[in-house]
This record gives sequence, C-alpha cells and structure tokens, in this order.
Amino acid sequence: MIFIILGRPLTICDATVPTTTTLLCLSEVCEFDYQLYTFTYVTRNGSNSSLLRFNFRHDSMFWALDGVQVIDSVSFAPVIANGGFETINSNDSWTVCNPSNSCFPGEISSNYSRTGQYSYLDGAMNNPDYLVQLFPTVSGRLYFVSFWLKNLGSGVNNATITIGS
Ligand SMILES: [Ca+2]
Repeated sequence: MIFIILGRPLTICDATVPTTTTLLCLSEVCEFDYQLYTFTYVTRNGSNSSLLRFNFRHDSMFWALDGVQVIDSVSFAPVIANGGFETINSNDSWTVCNPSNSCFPGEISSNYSRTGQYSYLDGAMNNPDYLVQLFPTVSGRLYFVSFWLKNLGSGVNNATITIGS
C-alpha cells in the first residue's frame, strides 16, 4: 500500500508580513498579576493586513493573556476577532503554532481569565510557541493595540510580542 503525503498542514504556521515591530520583550521576569500594556502602531504604506504575534516560553509556569484589542484610530472599530478568547475553537481568528513541539503549548483555559470565562494560557517549555492573528487594516493608518498579560511564576521565561503589516 502506498501512502501519499501531500504536506498540507491543517494549521498554517508560517504567516509573515514584510515588516515587523517588537512591541514588548520580557525575559526571566518575576511573577506578576494581570497588567495592561498599550501601544500605538502605524501600518506600512501599501499594506492591507496586519499580523499580531505573541511568542511565549515558560519553563516553570504559564503566561496568561486576555483582553487583546486593536482599534482603528479613525473609525474606532475593533479589528481583531475574539480578543477575549471567549469563543472556543474559533478557527477563523487565532492560530497557535508549536514548531518545536514544546510541552504545555498555548490553549484556551478557564483557569486564569481576567474578564469573561476564558483566557489564553501558555507554558511552552524549552522553546517558544506562538499565537498569531492576521486581520485586515488600512494602509498607513494608526491603530491602538492593547492587551492584559499575567506571569504565573519566575524562572526561565520569555514573552515577545510583535506586530507587522
Ligand atoms: Ca476573557
């Protein structure tokens, strides 16, 4: 019997955009409760979409993420879907990629929500995994980006958040 492998993964993990900006980079930080991070971001001229990416590694505990927002500065419309992680198995918004097959990769959890019932919980060990969402944006426009992040323990950990268009 011959098995043909088509090489089409169900989860596309290599979404990229021409430019990337680092919003936040935390490394080997101590435990802290939910904290609000806010940023402004201007999309690249000629672009029509943006990619928000959360890279997480935590060798001893977990990161918890909730209340992700990206707001259009002209229409004040939210442009990111399911930023509160309240929609379970929502395949049309967030994608979790675990290229190194790390233990304790990211998942939706009801254990550490900040608002609503659910948050995103990530304890990828030894190598990071990442959470991404690609969403439509207007070329050369200012957006307000914010999210709530909690660190459940000290030790070897890293959270790097980037946006690009
Ligand atoms: Ca939530």
